[in-house]
Amino acid sequence: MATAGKVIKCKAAIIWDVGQLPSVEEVEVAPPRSHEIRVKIVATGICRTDYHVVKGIFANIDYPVIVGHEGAGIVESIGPGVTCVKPGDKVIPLCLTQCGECSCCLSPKTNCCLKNHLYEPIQNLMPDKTSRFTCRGKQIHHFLQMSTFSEYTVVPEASITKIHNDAPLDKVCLFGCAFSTGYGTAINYAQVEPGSTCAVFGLGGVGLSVVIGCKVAGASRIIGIDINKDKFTKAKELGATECIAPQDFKKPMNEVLVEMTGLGVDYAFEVTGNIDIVVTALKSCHLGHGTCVLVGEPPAGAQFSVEPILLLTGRKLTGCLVGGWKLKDAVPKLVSDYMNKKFNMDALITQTLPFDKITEGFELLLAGKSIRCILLF
Ligand code: COD
Ligand code: ZN
Ligand code: ZN
Repeated sequence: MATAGKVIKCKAAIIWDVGQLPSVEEVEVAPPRSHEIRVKIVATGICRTDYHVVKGIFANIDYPVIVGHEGAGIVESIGPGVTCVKPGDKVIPLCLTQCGECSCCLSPKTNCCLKNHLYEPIQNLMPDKTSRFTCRGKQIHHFLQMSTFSEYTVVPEASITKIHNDAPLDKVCLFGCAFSTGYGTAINYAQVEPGSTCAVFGLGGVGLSVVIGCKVAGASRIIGIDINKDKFTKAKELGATECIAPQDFKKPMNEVLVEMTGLGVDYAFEVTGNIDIVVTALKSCHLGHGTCVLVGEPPAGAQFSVEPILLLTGRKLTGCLVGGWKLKDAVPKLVSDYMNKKFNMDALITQTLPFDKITEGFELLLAGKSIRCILLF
């Protein structure tokens, strides 16, 4: 392409500091270096995790930063050594790397690739500790090696996957994070069995994707729990068999759930990111085998304490990132499954707006009025 090897000027939304919503600016995006790819983002979703960066909830994130991690686009150019994609390919940037070479990538037991920057002190630069973004002469940080709130972004080879060239980018952008996380947690990580009873705490985009996964797995009861009852209609449309709100009960939700089910649920999913819900979800689990899976990430430094007897009597407490999938392998298959109508996640998309209206998109999220708002460049 004519732009290959050159700096591209384009629109991006920058969070200049903690407490500030992203503001749309003109940025310069440098060409990709070795084993990097520059992508023209076509569509990107807004996730609660992006707002966590506005709030300053994550440790080890430097500002200013371009967030956005649910995007899909087209390869504009590739750096030396890139073999997995070529210019013109449709791609999805991945929020967890899969380098294919580290001990975790080579193990079937985990998707926690060691090239993932979660283990590094400052997590939001490219692997060579530099940035490809500048704005008004200032270096701007990346986020999760994706930064999809930029019309052009640069990602490492381990953080991208090629998808089917007929895939609708304005829908499958959600496979970069929300849908893959929720659906994968139920189907791939927890491996919910047919006939199971499941409880899903938090019915946002990720929680509703857990609901879809539980339904596809054949769960017979899927109980949705949310403080916002406006989420119940969509949850039921997507597969929840019952929905309850904590404020409607005097008892703690674990007691309510144990009463509803006899001895507790087979699977409880924590998808609110609220530390107080973790123990409630664990206590909701069936003694002997019930499994509580953490999906949401509470603020850095948050802790919970658990009475050992809950675990000694066979309940399991575990968690995973992005559904436990090795994303480079999994996402193209998920896109094909979607195109073959194995599941439908279109109902997660409640609004589609032009990128310039990103502030409106965040306001809808904060008002509890959007599940997923898709921004189009
Ligand atoms: N009890 C019940 N429901 C609650 C409570 C509570 N105490 N607190 C909040 N909720 C509900 C809200 O009303 C809302 O409906 C839902 O929980 C949260 O939904 P959203 O739309 O705000 O957020 P999502 O679905 O986009 O993301 C939720 C996560 C928990 C996944 C996110 O905040 C997070 O922790 N992300 C980091 C970890 C992770 O899994 N990342 C991959 C996905 S980004
Ligand atoms: Zn997300
Ligand atoms: Zn790896």
